[in-house]
Amino acid sequence: MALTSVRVQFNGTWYNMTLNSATGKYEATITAPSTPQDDVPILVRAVNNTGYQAQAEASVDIKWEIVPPVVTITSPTAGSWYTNAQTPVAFTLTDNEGGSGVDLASLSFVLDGEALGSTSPGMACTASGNGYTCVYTPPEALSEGAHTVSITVSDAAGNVSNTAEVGWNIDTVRPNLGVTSPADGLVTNNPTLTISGTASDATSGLVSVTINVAPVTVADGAFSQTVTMAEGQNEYTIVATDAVGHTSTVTRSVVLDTTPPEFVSVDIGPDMDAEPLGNSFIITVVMKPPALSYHAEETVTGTVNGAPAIFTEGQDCTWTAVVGRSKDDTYAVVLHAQDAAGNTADYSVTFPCGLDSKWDWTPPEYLNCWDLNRIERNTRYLYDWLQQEGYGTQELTTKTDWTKEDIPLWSDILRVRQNVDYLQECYFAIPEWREIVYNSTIDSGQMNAFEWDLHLIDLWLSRMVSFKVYSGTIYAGMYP
Ligand SMILES: [Ca+2]
Ligand SMILES: [Ca+2]
Ligand SMILES: [Ca+2]
Repeated sequence: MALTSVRVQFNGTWYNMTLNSATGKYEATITAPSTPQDDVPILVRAVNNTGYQAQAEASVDIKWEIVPPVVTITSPTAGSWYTNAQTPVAFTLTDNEGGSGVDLASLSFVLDGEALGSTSPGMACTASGNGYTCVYTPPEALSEGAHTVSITVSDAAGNVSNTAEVGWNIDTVRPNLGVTSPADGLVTNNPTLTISGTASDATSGLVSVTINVAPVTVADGAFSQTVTMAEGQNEYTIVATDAVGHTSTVTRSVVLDTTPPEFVSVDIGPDMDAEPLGNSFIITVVMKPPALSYHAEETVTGTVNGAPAIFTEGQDCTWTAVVGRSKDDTYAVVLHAQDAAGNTADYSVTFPCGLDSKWDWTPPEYLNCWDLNRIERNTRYLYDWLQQEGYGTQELTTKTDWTKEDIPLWSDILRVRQNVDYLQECYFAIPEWREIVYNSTIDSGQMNAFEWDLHLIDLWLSRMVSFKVYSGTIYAGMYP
């Protein structure tokens, strides 16, 4: 016996069924009713070659489900730039009311060409209404630049949703900003300052460059702006901003100093009234304290008698240089001061130093108090110098504060004469020495003798000191 026909009656229509050899079951494709319908009868009837037939009955509820679910992306916003490299993708999966429901396992989430699904790391979906609310948070940072995602899902009836797509951009990097001019901390005397540099942004693009909030023009990635500075400290803040709001900031502090250095005083010492001059002098230069501390970087250079002198800065804007004694005790000082901004000032002065002797007395002249003071001061100066050089044992009495009201006694004049003679005795016989005459008068000849002799002692002492200096340097091998 063999089956001659197997048929099914569905919703009033007969359909032939065929054997599926793989499953051993009879199958037929039927036409669904045009409306959803419960308890639709199914009758299956089989007939064999003897004419015998058998049948079975059943019923089924027919749901009409042809409406696909809908995918909606709520963020990111299409075409927007984001600073977060793990910007979440939020979307909803919703099937129709009364539909078969979203088949979450069918979720297709294609991110930059990579297929992800409902169980991929970073995917979180929660049931909501007739579907799901989902958020995908990239477990790792996405690359800079553009990204796309496309999403589909099916319902339980196999209806495939729309393809929801969105593209967005990521920029996590600040703009490049370089300020090539000015250097930070620049000190200048030019009130017109050029601020220039380069700015760019690799991803979202540069939207502005500002200098102290004011926008500047950027062309081909470069900017250049001139500003006028105020005297003193000027602060500049240069900011580059990209399309997502990242900023890069460079600051520059620039000092405008248009005030030249100012000489207050130039002195040479030691003062012959105070101590023996020895073989060197100290030139002291006092500069006016700069009005503002950042003006303070001043330098003082100069020459003395044409030779460079090294000036060293000390306290309170005071500069000093030690110079060797010149044969004629005349010191032509030429000074140049410069501040950090390049402002300059020059000053020159010539100092006569050493003994201020006078040996051109003529008969009408007579001894004044200041002549006496000069002679006595010169005597004291030379005595002290001799002492310093190891000569002299006897204390001298000198008076250097004669006034017009004082009347010198003969004993004073005698003391002055003896003092001058004593200086020569301390030293040694000096050529051209003029004899000091001890008598009861004093005339221009005697005056000239006093002063000439003092001058001579000074001259010889100077030569002696110079000789010591030079022989010292030779023996020290300083000048091969
Ligand atoms: Ca549906
Ligand atoms: Ca950027
Ligand atoms: Ca200055």
